[in-house]
Amino acid sequence: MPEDSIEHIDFDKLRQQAISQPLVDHIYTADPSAHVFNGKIYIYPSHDIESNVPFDDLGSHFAMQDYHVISMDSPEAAAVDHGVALDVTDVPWAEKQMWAPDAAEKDGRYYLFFPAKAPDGIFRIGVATSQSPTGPFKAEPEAIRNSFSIDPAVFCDDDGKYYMYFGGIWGGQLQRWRKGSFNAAGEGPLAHLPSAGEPALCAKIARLTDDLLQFDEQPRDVVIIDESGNPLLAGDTDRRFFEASWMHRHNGLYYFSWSTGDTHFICYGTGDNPYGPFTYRGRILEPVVGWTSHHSICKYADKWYLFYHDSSLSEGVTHLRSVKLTELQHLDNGEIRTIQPYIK
Ligand code: FUB
Repeated sequence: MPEDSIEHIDFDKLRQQAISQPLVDHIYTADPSAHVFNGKIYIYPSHDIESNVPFDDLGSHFAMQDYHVISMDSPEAAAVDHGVALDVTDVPWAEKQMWAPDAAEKDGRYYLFFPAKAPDGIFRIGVATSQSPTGPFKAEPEAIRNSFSIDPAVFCDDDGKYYMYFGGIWGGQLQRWRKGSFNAAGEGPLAHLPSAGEPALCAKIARLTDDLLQFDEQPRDVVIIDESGNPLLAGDTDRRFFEASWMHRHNGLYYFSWSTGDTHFICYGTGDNPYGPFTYRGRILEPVVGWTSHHSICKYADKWYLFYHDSSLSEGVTHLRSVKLTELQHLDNGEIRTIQPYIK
């Protein structure tokens, strides 16, 4: 929900109308990436803080410095904060802005994937590992080779191959990589974006190496097509990719989902393989309070859940968000029922 409409909100009423409440309220958390490891839910969120960095369209006010891991014995159970799992000062290559992370498990080892800005001001994606899903995680000395932009989401397919989806436009810098290297020319979030009639920028996908520490191939575009098979256009801001990639698989279909950023929707498309293309199918989540919307989708027992965030606890402060969860339903025709985060 855009920030300019926040002043009209009655937050007491809104919190009552919300379909779910923050999982924790002693810290602010956002961008939840949820997984079930050993029968338990683990959530890897951003840890929002008040940094006093002024608001801008590059997201400089999202100045997060560490990650906490949250666990739950079940979707109904209390959420447990396991404390600091990784701090930016323990990441040799990173300087600031620890944005949306994700995690994966392989052979009993846990991997935390995270974006951060290096001292040159460029976002890269790093990996840190641990013997425990709650950390502490030890960062690799360098970021993943050829990594760029933000919002890693790692998906393990049924054949045991792991893929990273990533990218985000505006403050996430994806538009500055259109020619294969970082283009520092031009100021602001809109420099180097395609014009409205051109194909929208795509999220990226790369298969990971067996040790999950590097890309095993050049990142490729995750193309989202419309019902006629044409790539979504940059001007189609209600549907085009902005940030917050996620992948889940249900009934043999691959569901790629993302945030539309400045129009505040979580949308999805389906395909028949991890690379896509993905045909646009609809919205998963209508706008929440706060500028950003970011989610993950995870199955626990025989039900699916949407993990998301809003800024209702902070009364609309864009960079102080709270992680929530709600049940998600797949319909028989493969669609996902759209979720209204607040009941009128
Ligand atoms: O939390 C910082 C950024 O805000 C994330 O990386 C984006 O997806 C948006 O939620």
